[in-house]
Amino acid sequence: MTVKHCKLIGVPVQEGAGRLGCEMGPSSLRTAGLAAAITGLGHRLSDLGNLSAPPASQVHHPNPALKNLPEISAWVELLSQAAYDASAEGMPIFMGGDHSIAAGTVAGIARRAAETGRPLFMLWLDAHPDFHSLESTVSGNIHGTPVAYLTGQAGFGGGLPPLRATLDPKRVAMLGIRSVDPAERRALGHCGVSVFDMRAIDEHGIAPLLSRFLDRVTAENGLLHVSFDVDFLDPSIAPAVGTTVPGGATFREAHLVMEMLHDSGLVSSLDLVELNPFLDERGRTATLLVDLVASLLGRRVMDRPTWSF
Ligand code: B3U
Ligand code: MN
Ligand code: MN
Repeated sequence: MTVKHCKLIGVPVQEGAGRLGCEMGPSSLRTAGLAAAITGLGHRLSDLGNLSAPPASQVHHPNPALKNLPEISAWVELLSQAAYDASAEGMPIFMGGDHSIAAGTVAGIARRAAETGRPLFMLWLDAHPDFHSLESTVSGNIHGTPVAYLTGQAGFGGGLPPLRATLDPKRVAMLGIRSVDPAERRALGHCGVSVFDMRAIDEHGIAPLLSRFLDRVTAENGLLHVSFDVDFLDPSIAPAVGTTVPGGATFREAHLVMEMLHDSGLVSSLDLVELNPFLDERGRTATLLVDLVASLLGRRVMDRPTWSF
């Protein structure tokens, strides 16, 4: 197994979500044993601590529904630099925080990738596509916008910082999607993002969908960022999230995704977002996330293959 240098970066942001609590995400993941799970697999680990909230930016946007835009805009600026720096070497693991942090983490990773000349791909594991612009969002929660921002869609000017490098929407795949607003559906219809909704998973199985995407990343010698929203998982196994949607990924599907990602050897950075420890049941969601990260980093039941047909 390839030894990785994992860098834990705590990002205690909750202003992008509709309810408070995600600020405690990094603490909950540490308490659930994330560091020991990583080192126990033989990887190197640096816990870089939590980032501190920057002073709010001076931004204004005409959409009156937007919540906490000056705070999130400042976080995106800060995170973009932090992710760029951290991705010079090793595998950054961003412990959110709500999903608005991806607007910063992936912006920084994309800037780094552009410099290395390797194409950046992104796997978005989520119940939601988070494909609103600052104009189209109805809830005003900025965690519903990062993918549209990162792929250079219109409607962010004057609100979030200009991007140094955009992500090609054709290099984005979403898995687990089951709650899409009308404006997102329209925008996703013609932008090139691969949206594997729950019906696609039910019809084809999660493995072939993921494996086709991973084959493309391999063929282009790409880097792969994985953005893991807790609500990708079914609420029966992962209650600690503010926006539960029934019908999510099962325990086994989620582990299989992580095991396949590990075997691909492609993952270069990771977000763990939307964990709201206030809604957890005796830490079971945080513990599940730690186990999923372990699968992503090489924990397996048996060495393979141990059978043949
Ligand atoms: N699309 C809705 C719901 C939502 C998006 N992301 C989350 N919830 N977590 C919105 O608020 O934009
Ligand atoms: Mn999300
Ligand atoms: Mn979500």
